[in-house]
Amino acid sequence: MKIVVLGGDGFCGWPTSLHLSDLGHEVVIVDNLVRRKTDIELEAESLTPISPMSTRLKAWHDVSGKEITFEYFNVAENYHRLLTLLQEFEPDAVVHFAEQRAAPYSMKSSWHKRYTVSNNLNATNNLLAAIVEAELDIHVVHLGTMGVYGYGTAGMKIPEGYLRIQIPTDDGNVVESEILYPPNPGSIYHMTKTQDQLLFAYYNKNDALRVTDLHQGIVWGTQTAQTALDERLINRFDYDGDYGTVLNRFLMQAAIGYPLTVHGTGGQTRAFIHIQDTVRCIQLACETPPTPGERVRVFNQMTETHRVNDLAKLVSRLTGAEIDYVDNPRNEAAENDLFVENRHLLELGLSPITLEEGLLTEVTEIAKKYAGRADVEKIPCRSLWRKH
Ligand code: NAD
Ligand code: USQ
Repeated sequence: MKIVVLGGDGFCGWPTSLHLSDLGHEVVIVDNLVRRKTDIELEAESLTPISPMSTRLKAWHDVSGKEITFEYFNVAENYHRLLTLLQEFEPDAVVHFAEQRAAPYSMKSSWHKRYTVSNNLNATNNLLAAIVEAELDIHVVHLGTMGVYGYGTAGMKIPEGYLRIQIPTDDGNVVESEILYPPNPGSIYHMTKTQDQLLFAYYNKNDALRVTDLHQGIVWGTQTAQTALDERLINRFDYDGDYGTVLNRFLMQAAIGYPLTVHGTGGQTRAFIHIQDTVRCIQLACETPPTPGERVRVFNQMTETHRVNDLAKLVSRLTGAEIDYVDNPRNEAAENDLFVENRHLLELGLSPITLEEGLLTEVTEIAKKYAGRADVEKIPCRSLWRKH
């Protein structure tokens, strides 16, 4: 297949591009490198020493003999570059990662809120409008988030995108229907993902665009089979208070002897998936597109759920790290249960990597190995959801 990966320099996009290329797909990466520029803004760096894009691509060619092409432009702003790429390359699928993805970053200031909304919604709308203008039947595979559902539960598993409802009518009958699961975002970032869903539903209804929206949980781990082949291919590892996600932060904190930063009581339950499973899920989604005319297909891309406090205790047990219960900078439920349906990807052949298998390897092979690069000043989460 011919596949464009928007955001292919990022934490999920880079290993996905390598995985797809390794399988023989022809891959073009588009990225404006804004994530690397944000590191400069935040004065923070990936724990792992990531190489510049040209070095990454050369290394991939050296180890695999395969070519990945790179186009440097802004998907949210350079519409005609995107349109021309689609017209000339005629991809079968576009995998769309090119969004600002950190909830704390999106809440830092009004500038960060406006940037996140403008970047994410324009990137998504530009892609959909360009596919319609190019008059090509391109399958869009989008990385959404579990956070669109709001992590609540009404005593049932969160379904894959759609909620079956019954509406009592005026004449006393009951009509059955399915609607998009009611959105309940917890940050401006998560809010953009709920708006993406409406864009997909609209273009699917009006233009019959084929879309798979992968509602992904928190990704943990660093390396995949391909990124581990050569140090120049290493994936990024964010640990700072804005971009670091909870489990990878705990692993890195344990490796450098920093007490694990549990927000509040740690009663928040979240969904998780290993980066190796992420790339496999995206492959499965690309290789089995929705049928023409099918409504937007939603898969819950997660493999297990855990309470933050239980994760901290697990990492502490494995490594001896202390746990620090800090004030929660976010406006979120102190405790929640979470049950998630994830049947579709399992049926397509996903065989999940569990926390128990990968956790210690991650601490020793990544977090400990690169601990010397850590800047402890960057660990605390300083982005407040509300200023008072
Ligand atoms: P990332 O920030 O590491 O990667 C995003 C990439 O997109 C970066 O390389 C960035 O430079 C690029 N980009 C952003 N805006 C762009 C634009 N306008 N034009 C061109 N390139 C642009 O993030 P990630 O962790 O790889 O996440 C990728 C996607 O997966 C995001 O949409 C995110 O919402 C989703 N996701 C991530 C996680 C996670 O835990 N990391 C979990 C669920 C969903
Ligand atoms: N948390 C801590 N301590 C920390 C960091 C976080 O207790 O040091 C808590 C947070 O308060 C929150 C939970 O851990 O309750 C998860 O936080 P996170 O930063 O790991 O994840 P989140 O902000 O939800 O965002 C991440 C990705 C985002 C993706 C989302 C999937 O950055 O791109 O969409 O996970 S999900 O959480 O399923 O919506």
